[in-house]
Amino acid sequence: MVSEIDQTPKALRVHIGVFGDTNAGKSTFINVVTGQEIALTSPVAGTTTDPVFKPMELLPIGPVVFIDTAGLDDKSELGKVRVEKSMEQLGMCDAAVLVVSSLTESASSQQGYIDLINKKNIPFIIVINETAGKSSSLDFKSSGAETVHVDLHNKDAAGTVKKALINVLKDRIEDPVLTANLVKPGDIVLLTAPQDIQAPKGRLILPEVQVTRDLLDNGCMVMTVTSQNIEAALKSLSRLPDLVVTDSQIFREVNKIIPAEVPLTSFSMLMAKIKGDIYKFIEGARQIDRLNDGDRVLILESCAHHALDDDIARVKIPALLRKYTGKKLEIDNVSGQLVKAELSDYKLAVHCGGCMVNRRAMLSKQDMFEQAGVPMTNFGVAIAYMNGILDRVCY
Ligand SMILES: Nc1nc2c(ncn2[C@@H]2O[C@H](COP(=O)(O)OP(=O)(O)OP(=O)(O)O)[C@@H](O)[C@H]2O)c(=O)[nH]1
Ligand SMILES: [Mg+2]
Repeated sequence: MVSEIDQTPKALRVHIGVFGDTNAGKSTFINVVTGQEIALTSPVAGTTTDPVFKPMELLPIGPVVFIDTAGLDDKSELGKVRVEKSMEQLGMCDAAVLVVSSLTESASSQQGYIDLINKKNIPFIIVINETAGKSSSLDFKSSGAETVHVDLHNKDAAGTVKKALINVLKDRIEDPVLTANLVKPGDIVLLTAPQDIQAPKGRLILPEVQVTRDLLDNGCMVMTVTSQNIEAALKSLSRLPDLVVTDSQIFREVNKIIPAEVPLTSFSMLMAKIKGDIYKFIEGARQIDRLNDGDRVLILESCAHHALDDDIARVKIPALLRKYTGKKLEIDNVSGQLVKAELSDYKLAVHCGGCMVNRRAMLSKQDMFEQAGVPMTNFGVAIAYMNGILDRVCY
């Protein structure tokens, strides 16, 4: 099931059409953004004749497919057929890029294309390149689209255009689902929830409740056990579970017991996905391997609570970080609000699951750390990373 998700069918990808005049730099744009020399480029007008599809992962948007098209200004007999094909592609696009060569003399020559895209009511950006090393002063402010001036032959070009694309696409993206992408009706799901001393008396914690409810809504049969009963639970079932969700604190133990073919995840990985940008958390976790002696690490919790003997934020995560890295780390704990000015001293921030805050709040916290240049991960993702099973878990 997980591999099916990896190989996203083209139909499920966000379609981004790349349009413009012949020789505008459309194929060059696709090569730059995908980081691959896949589309043929040349100074000869009419190089691209048929639509070319290039799938890629544009994070955090997810799977997309770029469509290279023939120039829209081709007036030849054959050209008319090509223009029709390009227009057909525009009909299928969720977003568009209008590539304008810096050799273009007037912005008005592009107005027809802008009108066509606007009629589709899809988000788009205008990329004005620097063909032949010449920059352009063309202005498309009245189009309402984000305009990027960029030399596509410059090494920073990919980052610049991706940023603009992500910016216009991100509001169109639905919030991620908790479990619906991992299960189907009738699936057996085993939940492991150790009721340790941190567990609140008489009830389950919010992530356990939310995941259970979501799985039930998705038509699954759910079995919840404590650590001691995992093996007994597996034996009691008539077949292997379709998914196992574990508390991340016992990841390693559970991973040893659960057969490798059974998809495994944790409550915190699932919560990280809906609470924030999980890809940024994963990227942040990779910073753990780059820590050195004396580096400062900030551990953050959204809400203040009474710290217990083996508190996850004050004891377990610091101990794991020190053991895993073997470095002398200076670790600070904070809860509640933060002052941005104090962040830049830190080499890494590790946030709690944020069960009491909403997605927007966590996303803006991630932005704040990104702007301060501090990699940020969260408890669950960091634990999965340090246990070496980030590649094993699904989300
Ligand atoms: N220096 C520089 N050259 C560029 C830039 N963008 C495009 N070019 C050049 O412009 C020429 C045309 O680029 P292509 O990507 O083939 O243009 P196209 O729009 O795909 O053209 P057709 O397929 O013929 O419609 C190539 O020689 C590119 O190397 C840029 O930003 N800087
Ligand atoms: Mg081309």
